[in-house]
Amino acid sequence: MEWLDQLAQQLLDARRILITTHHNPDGDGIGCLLAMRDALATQEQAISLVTPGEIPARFRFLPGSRDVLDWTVLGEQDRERLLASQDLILVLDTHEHYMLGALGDALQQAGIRTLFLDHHPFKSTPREGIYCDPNVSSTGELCRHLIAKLLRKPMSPVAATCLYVAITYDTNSFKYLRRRPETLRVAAELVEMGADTDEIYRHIFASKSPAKIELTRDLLEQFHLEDGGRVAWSAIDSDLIQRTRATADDMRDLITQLLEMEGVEIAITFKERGPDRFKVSLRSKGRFPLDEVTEKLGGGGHRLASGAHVDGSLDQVTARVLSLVQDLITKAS
Ligand SMILES: [Mn+2]
Repeated sequence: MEWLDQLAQQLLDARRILITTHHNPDGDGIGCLLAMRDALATQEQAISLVTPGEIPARFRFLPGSRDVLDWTVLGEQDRERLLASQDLILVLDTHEHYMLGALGDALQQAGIRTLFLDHHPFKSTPREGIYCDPNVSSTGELCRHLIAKLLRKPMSPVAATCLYVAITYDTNSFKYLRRRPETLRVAAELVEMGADTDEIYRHIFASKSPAKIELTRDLLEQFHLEDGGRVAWSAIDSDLIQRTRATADDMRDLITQLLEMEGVEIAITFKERGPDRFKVSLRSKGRFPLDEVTEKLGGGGHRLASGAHVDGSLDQVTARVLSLVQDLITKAS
């Protein structure tokens, strides 16, 4: 991965670096954030970490997660001070400013040199400063190679644990490998370097909140099958979300319950996020790439996992999305 040399050099040349990730930070973003800090701090650089919102509770076991600033709770003065002193910004696990919410606006206004390290497919033309490989499992996999270029010694067990979280999170415990042996090699190296797989299992995978279990029960109680069982969908209304006090993290990956049903090729969830507004999530087992549907809905994501916000009543939104999915299946079959 020679293209990472240039990124490594720019990081080594900077003195003060601010590192961040996308809104609703996930295991890949948070794991990379903390691993990069751990690696760069040994190079005597001043590193600040900030996220565009709160870090979900299950990631707080990761060493250093308490040092991450939450942009949404920082006062005006702290925000200014934080940005004023930086000479480089590194954005992980996205290559779009808008994915950083209000923090993204502030970064653009501040005009500080910004580099992106990511693995999401490009929606627009690649720009300078974006280091992206859509073929890798996760930004964590890229960070493993980047850190090897930054350090002359093996990475610490802390960094290895953080990157193992990143990779296991994005591959859903190595279920989404896409025939890429390299991901397993990188993961094995991380375990050799001290990644604590027992703690990761306990905190990341065996830590579902009661709210998440309740949402799962509701989702499974009222799912629908279409197209002879190839499409499964379910909706979650805002009352239940409020009553269970479910967080964004609780609502993540509920869709897997539907996708992993025998015969299902595409799963869809509709989460009510306000009056006449739904967060639509789509997953494909692999035979039907979702790019076209996602684009028509004005959403984003990967070929087999994407989402969009769609306005309308539940009937309108389900009808629109199901018809796009039906078109896709008909065309591809
Ligand atoms: Mn990722």
